[in-house]
Amino acid sequence: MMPMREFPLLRMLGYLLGRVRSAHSADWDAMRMLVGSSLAFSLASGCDSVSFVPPRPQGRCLGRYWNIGPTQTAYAPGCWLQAGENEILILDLLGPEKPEIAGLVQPVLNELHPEKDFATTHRPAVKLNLVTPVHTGSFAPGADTQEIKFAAPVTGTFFCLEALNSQDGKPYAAVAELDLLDTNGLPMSHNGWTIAYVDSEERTAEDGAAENAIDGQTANYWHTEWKNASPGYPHRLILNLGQEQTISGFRYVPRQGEGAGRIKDYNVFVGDGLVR
Ligand SMILES: [Ca+2]
Repeated sequence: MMPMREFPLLRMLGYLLGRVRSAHSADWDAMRMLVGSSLAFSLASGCDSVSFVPPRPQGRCLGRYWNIGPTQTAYAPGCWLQAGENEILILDLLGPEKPEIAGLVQPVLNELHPEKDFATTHRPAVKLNLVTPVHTGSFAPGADTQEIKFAAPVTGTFFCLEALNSQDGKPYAAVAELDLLDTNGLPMSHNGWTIAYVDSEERTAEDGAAENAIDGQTANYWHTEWKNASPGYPHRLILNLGQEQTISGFRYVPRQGEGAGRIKDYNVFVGDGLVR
């Protein structure tokens, strides 16, 4: 079996949306001989990229790469390589674990790394400051949209739905969609909204991401974890509204279809310092 050759990256440049990493190898001819007429190389550095092979500027796109897999390599046909110096550009959104690439004898086409799904770990650790609810209530059972009016409008940058228990008594919470109502009772735009905090979301067995609660689609939903763990109530979903808003109430769309995760009792918090 032919040995793997490693070529360190020699140059790193910051660029646009991500970072461009450029590798110059003085030894591509040797590498080409090593692997025959074509070249497969590993992108095991953790990049999530689009890569190109020389000659520039007539470079060719080798394809997109996702570190979760299943393809862990890019492939450069030998006819695209030139004698002397060649260059590979890697557009990397996340940054490498190790800044290196390696030539491979055989491409890796069937390796999965679900643990590298950044979506499962991208929630920053925050400190919650939930003191006094602006509203406490109980949702009705069923899948119908429910509109809740506060006793008086409240102002804040953050909106927290704290679910205290479920309609079916199980530990799961789900929300198909949340809308906030302005002082005229009309739904506000979701533009600029982000998830400031969520205590649990199912990311393995289904897409239960908290963003599903504010994406405008009632068919999908935020769902707390159920595959590898079943954390209990209370469950908290905190929205960052991007700017201070005056809110007169909200609309809750329960999970449609199957009823698991529909919330019963809840608190709502609104304020500027709910998350720190
Ligand atoms: Ca949704």
